[in-house]
Amino acid sequence: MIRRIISLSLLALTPLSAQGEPAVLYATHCAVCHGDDRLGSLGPALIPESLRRLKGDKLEAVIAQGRISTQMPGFDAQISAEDITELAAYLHTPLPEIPVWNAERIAETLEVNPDYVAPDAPQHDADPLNIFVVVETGDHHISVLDGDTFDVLARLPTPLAVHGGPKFTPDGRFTFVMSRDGWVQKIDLWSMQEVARLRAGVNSRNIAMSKDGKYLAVANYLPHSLTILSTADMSVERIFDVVGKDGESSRVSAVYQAPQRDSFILALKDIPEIWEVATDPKADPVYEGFVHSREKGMVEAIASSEGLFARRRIEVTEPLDDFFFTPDYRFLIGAARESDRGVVVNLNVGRETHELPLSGLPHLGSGISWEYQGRRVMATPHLREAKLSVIDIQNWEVLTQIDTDGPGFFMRSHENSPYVWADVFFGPNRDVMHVIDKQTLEIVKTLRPVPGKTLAHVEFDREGRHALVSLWEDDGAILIYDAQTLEEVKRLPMSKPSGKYNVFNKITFSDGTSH
Ligand code: DHE
Repeated sequence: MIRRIISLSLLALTPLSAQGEPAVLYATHCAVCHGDDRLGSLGPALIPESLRRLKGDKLEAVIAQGRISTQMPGFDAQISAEDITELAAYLHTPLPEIPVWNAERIAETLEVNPDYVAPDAPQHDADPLNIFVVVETGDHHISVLDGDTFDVLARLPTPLAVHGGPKFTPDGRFTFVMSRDGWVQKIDLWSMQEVARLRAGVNSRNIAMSKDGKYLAVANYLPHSLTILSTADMSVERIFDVVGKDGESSRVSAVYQAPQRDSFILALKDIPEIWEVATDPKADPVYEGFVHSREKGMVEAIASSEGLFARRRIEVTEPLDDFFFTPDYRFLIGAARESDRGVVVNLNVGRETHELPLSGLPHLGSGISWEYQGRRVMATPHLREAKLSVIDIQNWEVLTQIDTDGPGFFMRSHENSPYVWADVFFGPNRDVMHVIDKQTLEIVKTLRPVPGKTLAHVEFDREGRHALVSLWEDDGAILIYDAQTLEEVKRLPMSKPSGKYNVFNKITFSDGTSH
């Protein structure tokens, strides 16, 4: 069989312990596209961290039949079914050790677009702040939409498996897109061109922009690190190896910008700590409440250096992730996955202050907030229960729960809209979108524009006049609704559109959108 023909150089790079049949199969058939070390090359990394969604026999099916809209061919004519099973199991096996992904290695991955020329002004007639970036995961592109006319201004290829929201510089000119394989792409929205890309991590979660737009932080599962890049030239400014107070290292679940604090906040997957990293060069590492907390031994408040990138640890009782922040960024709610509760952390004094009973996997990162009868509330969907929880964020009580047609993933609103839009992402009703009155907390309309097709994720234009919804299918579309009448006014075909992001709403941290 073909698998017996194998280059010695490839085998030499495979650990001896792994040089059984599947390693040979890998080196023969996969390494040329996915890298000798399984960390990805032309194709994505083939490691458990990247293959979570291909459990059971799904990975075997991809190896056998290939993947549409990609360069992945089917191998069923070349590899026997038994060998495919073995190969799939091998790919789900962790690497023998966490790969080194240091500044030198990251810098080597930099790819600068030779055709990029920085323009002096926007090269289009659209309102540069009312532009949408739409991520199309079906064929790995972004489309850039004019938020007034809804014309597609440009369509650009992205790295594979883009996840999370693109982040924008504060002037709205540049956007950064990240893939689960750690690639970060810089795009100039004035010229609609890619500027450069580089691989900041091996398996990454999301990115966050610093308040001044000078730095971009990349949260990594592999290695256990936070990579901070200069947004100007994408050079590495700092890598934090994420190691807890007790010496245990941790994956970074996510990194968020906290604009009022001029810092990054890190959710850590494996250790009971939250990190705050200053992004203000003049940052004073002594935060409000620090002295009080230090007396109680609650905040270690170490600044790894004073000023820029000073790092502070906040200890919590168990690892928390998926953060919702109050609009003033004094408090966050994190999900404690082991105990079905939401935990409120006061970031100023650096300690947990309240607990919320939140079962069914609340998706706090999708939470949004608004004024309800003179009180500030937030609402969150639940990934495993057909409800939305509405929480009073002054007294930290669950005000009510709204029953839905199934568990949802995303929620959206806008300051100028009386409605909250909440999708149903799982189950037989994943083709509907609920529209909820912000003041009665009742579902006033349930949209089902294309029965049987997943409808999810909403974003408003800058004035809140239109709501854009994804028909989340390979032959999908962006459905544009009048945000007052709730009537569909336009439909744009797209390839499995996931999130869409309005520049103005993002850079102004609109209450109704994700941050
Ligand atoms: Fe996401 C945002 C984590 C699965 C689509 N998702 C985020 C963010 C985090 C996160 C931390 C915030 C990042 C940001 O924008 O800066 N997502 C997770 C998970 O832990 C989870 C549940 C499991 C995982 O596989 O990582 C998960 N996410 C998914 C999906 O299965 C989705 C539906 C499809 C996909 O593309 O992977 C998905 N996540 C998204 C989208 C956003 C996102 C579209 C941006 C939302 C926004 O409006 O900002």
